[in-house]
Amino acid sequence: MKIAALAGGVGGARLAHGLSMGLALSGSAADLSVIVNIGDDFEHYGLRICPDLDTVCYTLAGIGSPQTGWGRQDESYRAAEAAEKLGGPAWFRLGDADLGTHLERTRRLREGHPLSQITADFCAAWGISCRVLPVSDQPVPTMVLTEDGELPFQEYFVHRQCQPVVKGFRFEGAAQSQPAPGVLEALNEADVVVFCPSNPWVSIDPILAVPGVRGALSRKPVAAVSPIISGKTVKGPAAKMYAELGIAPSALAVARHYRDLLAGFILDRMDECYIEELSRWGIIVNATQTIMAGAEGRIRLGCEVLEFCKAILNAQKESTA
Ligand code: FO1
Repeated sequence: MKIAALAGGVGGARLAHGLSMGLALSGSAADLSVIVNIGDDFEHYGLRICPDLDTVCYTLAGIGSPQTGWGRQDESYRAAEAAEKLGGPAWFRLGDADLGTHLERTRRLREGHPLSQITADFCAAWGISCRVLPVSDQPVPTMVLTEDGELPFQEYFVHRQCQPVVKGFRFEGAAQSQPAPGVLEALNEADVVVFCPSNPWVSIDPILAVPGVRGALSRKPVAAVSPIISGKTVKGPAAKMYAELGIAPSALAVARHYRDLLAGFILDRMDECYIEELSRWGIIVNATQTIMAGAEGRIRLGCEVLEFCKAILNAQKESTA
């Protein structure tokens, strides 16, 4: 069974890792393609930083920081400390090993190599056997519209620590962007598309905003995993964003966010109260423990999501039989 997973942020990376390990149990990690958000990408110290690509790759390679979920494990910050001592900005921490990624990615981009090719080469170097694809090779930076004006994503997320009240989002340059090579192929080859438990507004929507992606998805069964558990997120501002946009944060709100695309929805056991209403949509709904505790938690949820995808395919076979 081929899976295309849309992912951004720490929760998305962790389920992508669980799916990769789950497929590897049957010897087919290569059947997973992870299509990653690039809306968080920005320039810092003259380097091109791609946080969600790095968070997904470090997590898949088993070299990510278990504490933060982003950046590298066993990291040091000597270069950042030296730059900050000279007056450089300190609000976005770049570790020494992480800097190696940014230096080499920036060098290759300046030589004219596309981000998708650089990502494939980095995956080979890190021993990652599934495909990791930026949704586009063109920059599509997420701008956060707030009561303090329009902020670039990292300015909102890290520098302002998600404090400004959100009014909306803009994916700059989306209309002029194309899916990166391999993205539409991964979606067309997939038996099921999985929306990982990422922020619907600033991780999944920026991927759907690239022309051609939503069209390719609409021909496929989509299973989404809710990032919101009893009205809150494990990590990140998704619940706060829903509330500021006037929507009560809940797994049901997330399902409504994706409604026209869904064949299946997985929510946490604490949100079982929504199963009955969601089932009336004619989709398959499953409640489970969606918090992933360590590698075992990721493999468990990854295998459960893979079983869920098989159930969706079987249900579709029966309905067309
Ligand atoms: N997030 C923070 O809250 N503070 C940081 O200093 C920080 C540095 C950082 C460096 C590299 C990287 O790949 C990610 C980093 N992040 C940091 C996370 C980043 O803001 C991501 O965009 C979020 O994880 C959302 O996806």
